[in-house]
Amino acid sequence: MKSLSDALLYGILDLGYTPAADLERVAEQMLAGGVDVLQLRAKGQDETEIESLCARIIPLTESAGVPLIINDYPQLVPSMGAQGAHVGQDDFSVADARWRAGRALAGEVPLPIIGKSTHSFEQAVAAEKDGADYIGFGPLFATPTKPGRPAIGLEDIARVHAAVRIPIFCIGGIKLENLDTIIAAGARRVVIVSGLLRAPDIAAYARAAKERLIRGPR
Ligand code: 3NM
Repeated sequence: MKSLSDALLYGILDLGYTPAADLERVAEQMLAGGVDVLQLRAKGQDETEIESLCARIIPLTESAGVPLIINDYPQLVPSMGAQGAHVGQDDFSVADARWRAGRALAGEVPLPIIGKSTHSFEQAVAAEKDGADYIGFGPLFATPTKPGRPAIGLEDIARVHAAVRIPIFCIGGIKLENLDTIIAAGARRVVIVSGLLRAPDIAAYARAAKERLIRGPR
C-alpha cells in the first residue's frame, strides 16, 4: 500500500461530477494516471449509499495499492476495509473520527488515516496539534466544487509548510494550468477534483499533474 508520506497527487472521486454508473471506470482512470490517494466524496448521499459505492471501488484501490479515504463517514472505515476518513471543520473532531474509524480493528491493521480540511494557517496548526494525519489546505481559489467557501489565496502556503509537519495537500481550483504558480508559492502536494474529473482523458491529466509535482519547484 502506498504511503501517505510519499503522496503528491490526491484525487477525489466526487459524485457531484461523476455519475454513479461511471464510478469504476473513473476510479480506474485516476489510478492508472497515478493518483497516490483516492477519496470517495458523495455529498447528500446516505450511509447505505456510500457503503455500496465504497464496496465497488475498494477492489480497485486495493489492487492498485492506493489508500482509499471516505469523506464524512469514518464509521464505515473498518467494515469497508478502507484506509481512512476525511472530515471537515464542521464535522467530527479528529479524535472522534479516529475513534469511529478505528474501534473495530485497532491493533489488527495499520491505524486509519484521518484527514482534516483546514481553511487558514491557524486551523492548519490546530489540526496537526489535534492529531490529524494530513490536512487539506484551501480553497486556494474559489471553486464550484465547494460553493460558498471564500478563496484563501496563495499567501499562507509557505508559512503553513514551515509550521506544519504532517502532509499538506493544497486544494481548491487547482488545475494543470495553475500548478506552476501553486508550486512556486510553496505547495508540494495537491488535491485536484473538477480539473481531473472533467478532463477528456483523466489518466493523462493525472499523469501530467503528477509529473509536474515530482519535478517540484524550478
Ligand atoms: N474542499 P476543485 S475545496 C472538496 O478548501 C474541497 O476544504 C476544499 O475541488 C477545501 O479541485 C474543495 O474542483 C473542492 O476546485 C476542490
